[in-house]
Order: sequence, then structure tokens, then C-alpha cells
Amino acid sequence: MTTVPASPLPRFPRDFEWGVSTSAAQIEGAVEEDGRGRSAWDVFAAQTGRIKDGSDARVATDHYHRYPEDVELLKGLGVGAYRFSVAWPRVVPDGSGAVNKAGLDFYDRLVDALLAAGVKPVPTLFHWDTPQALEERGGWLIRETAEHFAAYADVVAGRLGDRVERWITLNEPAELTLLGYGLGQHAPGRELLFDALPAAHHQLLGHGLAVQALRARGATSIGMANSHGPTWAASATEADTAAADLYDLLLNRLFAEPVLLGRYPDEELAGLLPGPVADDLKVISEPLDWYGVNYYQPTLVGAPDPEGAGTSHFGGIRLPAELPFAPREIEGYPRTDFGWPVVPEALTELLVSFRERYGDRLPPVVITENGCSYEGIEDAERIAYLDGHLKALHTAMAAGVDVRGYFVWSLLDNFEWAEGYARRFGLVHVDYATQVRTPKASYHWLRDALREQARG
Ligand code: GBH
Repeated sequence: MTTVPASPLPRFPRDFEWGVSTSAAQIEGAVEEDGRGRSAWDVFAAQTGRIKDGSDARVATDHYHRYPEDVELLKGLGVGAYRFSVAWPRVVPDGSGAVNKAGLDFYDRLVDALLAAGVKPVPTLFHWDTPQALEERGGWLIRETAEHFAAYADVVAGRLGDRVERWITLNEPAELTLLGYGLGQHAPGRELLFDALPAAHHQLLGHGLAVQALRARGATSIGMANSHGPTWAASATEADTAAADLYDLLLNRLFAEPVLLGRYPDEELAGLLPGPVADDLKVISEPLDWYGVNYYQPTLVGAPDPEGAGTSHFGGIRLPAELPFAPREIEGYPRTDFGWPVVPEALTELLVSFRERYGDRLPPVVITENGCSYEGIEDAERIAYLDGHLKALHTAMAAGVDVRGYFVWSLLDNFEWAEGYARRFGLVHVDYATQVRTPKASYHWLRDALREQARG
């Protein structure tokens, strides 16, 4: 039985953009078709023990072949926009050099199908699927990758720019830096800890260079999608607040401030970064039309417990004891089946604090991801999650934060990275044996809520 939220959603502005998000590596499959090159995720998932359920994303949700059906689902849902990602190795198989026309053709068909369905395409140029050929040369640890990324952005904009208005450069460089290069839990599986920092700088540089490339092609609506959440200190002791500040610096400010303020949040840290950092910051802070925020939950952080070495977690991933901060369990809130606490009011807190921190330097915000994993098609918990977060978002807007849109993660159940297929984030259930799509209760709830919004 679906429990209906106790009160209806508040009214959002008429031109508020409603959407859903996906990413190429998580849904497309067809990894060896039509000239696609290998990605770092293809290679990583093929290594024993990397993915919890032993799966990989060679088929995923077969979206490469089933996109017409998925576009119908978007149309039925009534969203105005769809955020998907373009797979770099599909377009430029080796990451640099020859362009694969057949790869671009796929996105061309997708964009046309979306437009025909009245859904605005919002492509993300990079959502973690680095071309393996570049990864083998150092991936985001080397500067060259940022330059190749900008060249690829130019190619995509050259092909789709006549029909695409809104662009997103990168998705969550913080996660790729920490999980991919720092802790080895995501591709490319490097465990460099703080030596992963160049990957952050080069992604940010790639972002800025891509903004320039998109502008040169006439783009007028560019954003990026960074993951953010409030950091709560485990206690008021100096050790805990210092650990929480450091976590906030590394996961939030390190990625927001170069982009929004043109500087790194910490001198000492900036000194560890490679290249002409001061010049790079001018590129990295190219003005954006809007700022995308992926929000999932707050994080409670304390100083590492010398006794409890290695017991702290980040999104289910065990953190090494030598890190100078330790995320703790947040008690007193419901949890998703991933174990993440459900704290809608922390979204209000996050947005209000962004407005306070960055003032007029913060462009209009779009929530580019928000969602949760639960089993089942009668997903009352997901309805409660979305309802709570939309109300919290509205509260932030009433408090003066300029928010222009909200995208649910995700349209479909999909390949949840190191978790494999065990976590289901979709509004639409996917039976992986048959690829049959079944809209969940939350899909119907959102469809009705959007109709109600349109009525006002
Ligand atoms: C996003 O990353 C990705 O962009 C998307 O591809 C992915 O499928 C989706 O979210 C769902 O995971 O509570 O302290 O343990 C999400 C980034 C980082 C958010 C870890 C949750 C948990 C921190 N996530 N975080 S903690």
C-alpha cells in the first residue's frame, strides 16, 4: 500500500524545472558496440572483487537499445527535462584523437527523441567513465586529460549544440577523486590517499576549459554537478570540530570555491597542487549560469578514534584508519536500504549555508540529483523521501535561496557502481533478467504531483 504524504507539496514557481537524472555507464550497456572505446569502469568492473555482487555494466539497463521506451517513460512522467551523460569513450574511443561518428549518432537520436517528446535534454559531459587509453597514461592525475576533455566537449557541442541549451560539464569530481584515486573503491582503483589531489585539480581545470569550449560554441546555459552535504561535528570538542572542518574542506569547499570564488579554500593545500595553479584558477572560475548540487545526506564527522581503527564509513565504504577524520553513524533518522540517513531538513541547511557562504557569487542553484535506494515497486519510503526533500527545498527557496530546478536520481534502477545492481534508486523498476521496466508507486506519485503543479 502506498502511504500518501499528509500534506500536498507547496507550489513551486511556474518556470521551475522538473527533471530526472541518469548516467551513461550506469544504464547504457552496449559497451562494445558501434566503435565505443573502453572506459576505466569497464576495466575496473572486470577485476575480481571490485563490484560487490560480482556484476559489471556491459548490459546494465540496455538503454542504448531501449532508449525509445525510456523516453516514453519520461514523457509519461511529465518531467520537462532529462539529465543524462554522454560517454566520452563512445564519442572519442581513445579519449583523444579520432572521433567516432556512430557514437555521436546515438546521442543525436536520443536528443531528437527527447525533443519530440517535449523533454529538454540536459547532457553531462563526464560522469566518471574516463577513456581507458587516457587512464593508462595517468588519467585525471595528469594535466593532459583536462585538455583532451575540453577537445571532446567541443566535439559534442559541435554535434548537439543546435538542439541542446543546457550543459553540465562534470559530475561530482569529489567522489571520483576520493573513491577512484584516493581509496580505490571506484575506477580506476588507485589508493593514493592525499596524493589523489591532482585529480581534483585537473578535473576542475577540465571543467573550466570545457566551459570555454562550450561558450565558443555559443552555449548560454552551463552548470556543473557537485555533490554537497552539510558536515556536522560529532561533538563540540576541538578535535571533533577540527576533523569536521577538514572533511567539509575536502568534500565541499575544495570543489565549490575554486569554481565560485576563483581560489582554493586553503593555502597549504593549494601549494600541494600541480601546475600554474593561479592561472588555472582563472579558467576554473569561468562564470557559470547555474550551479548544480547533488544532495543525498549530511555527514557526521569526528576525530578518528584510536581504538576503532577503520570502522568509519563513507557511503558504505570502509575508510582507512589513517585518515584525519572519521564519519560516524547519524542516529535518530530513518535510513534508506543503503544505510544512508534520511534528513530532508539538511537540504534546507545546506542551501541556506551556501547562500550565506557565497552570497552573490553563487549563481542560481539546480538540484541535479536527489534520491534514495529502496527495494520494491510499492515504494512508499521513496515517496516520503521525495516529498520531504521537496518541502525542504521549498523552505530554502522561501528563505531566499534562488533554486531553479530539481532532478530526481534516478529514472531507472541501474548499475550502482561498486554496489552493482543491489541498490535500486529508480522511479522505474528494472527486472534485469528481462529488462522489463515497471513504474513504481513513486513514479505515479511524482507524475500526479507534477500535474498538480502545472494546474496552478
Ligand atoms: C551519486 O553519487 C552519483 O552521481 C550517482 O552516479 C550515483 O548513482 C548516486 O549518487 C547514488 O549513489 O553518509 O557519510 O556515508 C553519490 C555520492 C557519496 C552520496 C557518499 C552519499 C555517503 C556519505 N555519495 N555519500 S556518508
